[in-house]
Amino acid sequence: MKLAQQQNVTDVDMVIVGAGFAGLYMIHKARALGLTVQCLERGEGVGGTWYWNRYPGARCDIESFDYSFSFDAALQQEWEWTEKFATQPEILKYAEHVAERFGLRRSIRFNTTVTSAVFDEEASLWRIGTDTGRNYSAKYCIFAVGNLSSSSIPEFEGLEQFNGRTFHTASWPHEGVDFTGRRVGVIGTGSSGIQAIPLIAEQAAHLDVFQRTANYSLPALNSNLDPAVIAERKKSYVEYRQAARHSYTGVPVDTPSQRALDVPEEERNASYERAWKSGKYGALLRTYTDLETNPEANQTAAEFIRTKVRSKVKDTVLAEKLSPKLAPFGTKRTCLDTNYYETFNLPHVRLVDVRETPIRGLTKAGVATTTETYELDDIVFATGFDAMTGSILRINPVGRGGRSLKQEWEAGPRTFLGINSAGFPNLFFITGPGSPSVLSNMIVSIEQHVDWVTDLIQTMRERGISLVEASAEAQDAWVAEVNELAAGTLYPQSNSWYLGANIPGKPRVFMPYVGGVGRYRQYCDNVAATDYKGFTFDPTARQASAYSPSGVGLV
Ligand code: FAD
Ligand code: N01
Repeated sequence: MKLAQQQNVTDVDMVIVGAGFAGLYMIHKARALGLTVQCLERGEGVGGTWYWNRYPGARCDIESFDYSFSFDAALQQEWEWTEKFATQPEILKYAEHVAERFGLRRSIRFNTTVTSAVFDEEASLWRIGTDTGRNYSAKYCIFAVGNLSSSSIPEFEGLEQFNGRTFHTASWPHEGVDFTGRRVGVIGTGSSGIQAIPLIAEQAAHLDVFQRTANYSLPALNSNLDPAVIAERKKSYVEYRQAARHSYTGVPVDTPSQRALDVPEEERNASYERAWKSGKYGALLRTYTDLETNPEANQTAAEFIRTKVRSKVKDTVLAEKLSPKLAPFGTKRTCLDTNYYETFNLPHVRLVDVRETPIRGLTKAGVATTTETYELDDIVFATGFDAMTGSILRINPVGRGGRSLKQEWEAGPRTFLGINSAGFPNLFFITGPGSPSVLSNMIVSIEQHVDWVTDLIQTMRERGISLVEASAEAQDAWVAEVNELAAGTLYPQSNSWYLGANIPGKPRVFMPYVGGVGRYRQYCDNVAATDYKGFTFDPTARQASAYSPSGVGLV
C-alpha cells in the first residue's frame, strides 16, 4: 500500500507490535538509540501472556528470580518476588512496574490490533495498518507478538449450541469466574489445564476433566521466599545472570556428564529424585546427557515420573490413565503443578479419557463423546495455542515483490536465526521460530534478541545502511541446521505444538532451535562479529558475505 493511499498515517522510526515483555524491552532499547517508537497492543494493558492468561492457578514454571529482566541492575535490586513461582497477578504487576519505571506507556497505543504490514519497496518503509483506522509507516518493524498469544479452540461440532458458559484459559475474564456449585468440564491437560484443574475443583460441585493425552507434570513445590534467600540472590545476580545467558535453557543447572544407562538404577533414581525436588526448570531432563536423544534412556526418567503418579493417585486404573506413556518425557513442555494428581482422589472429580472415547462435539447440555453426554454448566477450554507462527501469520506481512509470509512459510516457518525472513527487510521477530524461544527461559531469550537487533540497527545507522535482510542462502542453511538438530532428538516423536501438530492443517515442522540458549547466543554473536555474515545490507552499502552455520561456527 502506498503512503498516499493510507489514511491517518503516523510516521515513526520503529513500530513494535505487542506490549508483552518483548515489546516492553524493545521500546526501552529503541528509545536509547534515539529512535521514535510506536508500540501497538491489542490488549488494554501491558504484560502480554500475563495480561491474557488470568485463569486460576496461572503462574510461571521457571522460578521468579530467573523469570525476570536482567538488563537493569537497579530494577532487579528493587523488585521483591514473594513466591518461588510467582502468580499471574504478581508477574503482571512486575510488567506494569517495568512499564512505569521506564516510562514506556507513552510509546504504547492500547486496544489496537495490527491487521497488516506491507513493505513499500519504493520508499523502503513498512506500512502498518490497524483495526482503529490509524496507520503507521516505519523504517523498522518489530514483531513482538508472542509465541503463545493466538489461542485455539478446536472446531468441535455444535460449539455454538452449548447453553452454558464457556471460557478459554488464555482469554480469561478480568473479574474472575466463580464456579461455586457448578458442574464444570475442563478440556485439555497441558500446562494451563494442569494448573487450573486443582483450583477449579476446589470450587466446583462436580468437575469432568477431558484428557486426550496424559502429560508429564512435576511438582512445583512452591513456597514463599525467605528474606534471606532474596538478599542472597540479589548479591549474586551479576554472576547468576551471566551463567543463565550461557546455559542450555536459560536457567543455570548442572551440566550432565553421564549417560543414563551407564548409571546403576538406584543411583539414577536418586539423581532423578534430587531433580524432582529441585523445582528447577529443565533439571530432570538434564540429569543425563542422553535423555533428549536416546529412547531407552528417556524411558528411565519417564518411568520415574509414572511411579510418582502411581504413588499419588489412589485408584490404580485412574493412575494408569494419568500416567504419561504416549510421548517421550520432555518432548512436550513439561508441566509444573500443585496438587494436580491428588485432585483426582476427590469424589467429585472425574477423568474422561477422550482418547478412548473421543469428543464427538458439544450439545446444548454439555460435551458428547462417542459413548456418553456429560451435562455441564461451564466448559473451560484449556486447549492451547496456534503457537509460534499464529500471531505472525494473522498479520501476514507482505515483503518484497508482494510476497506474503504465508506464501513463504507455506511448508513451515523459514527464518535466519529466528530473527528475520529473507525478502522481509528490517522486519525482526523477537524469539521467532528457529530460535530457542519456547524451549528456554523466555525472558533470557527475549533480552538476547532485543539486544542483538538493537546492536544491528545501531551498526546500520553508524554506517548509513538503511535496509537489512537475511540472504536466502543463510536462511536455507539455518533452516537445515534447525531441522537437523531436532531430527537428532526425540522431540519430533510427540504430537506437540512445537511441531504444529495441535492445529489441523498446520505444516508439521519442529519450530524451535534445540541446540540450547548458550550455543545459540554464540552463533548470533559470531554472526555479528563477522560483519553480519548471512545478512544482506541494501545495495548502496555492501553485499552480504556467504553464510554457512559451520563457517560461522562456535568460538
Ligand atoms: P506475549 O507475552 O505473548 O506478548 C505478545 C503481545 O502481542 C500480546 O499482548 C498480544 O496481545 C500482542 N499482539 C499479538 N498480535 C498482535 C496484533 N496483531 N496487534 C496488536 N497486538 C498484538 N515462559 C517462560 O519462560 N516461563 C514461564 O514460566 C512461562 N509461563 C507461561 C505461562 C503461560 C500461561 C503461558 C501462556 C506462557 C508462558 N510462558 C512462559 C511463555 C510466555 O509467553 C513468555 O515467557 C513471555 O511472556 C512472552 O512474552 P512476549 O512479549 O514475547 O509475548
Ligand atoms: O496448551 P497445550 P496449554 N480434544 O497445547 C488438549 C505455556 N504455559 O495452554 O495433548 C481433546 O499444552 C491437548 O491434548 P493433546 C507452556 O509453554 C506454561 O496448556 O493434544 N483435547 C492438550 O491436553 C505450554 O506448553 C504454563 O492430546 C484437546 C491441551 O488441550 C503452553 O503454554 C502454564 C483437543 C492443550 O495443551 C501451552 O499450554 C500454561 C481436542 N480436540 C501455559 N485439542 C506454566 O506453567 C487440544 N486438546 C508456566
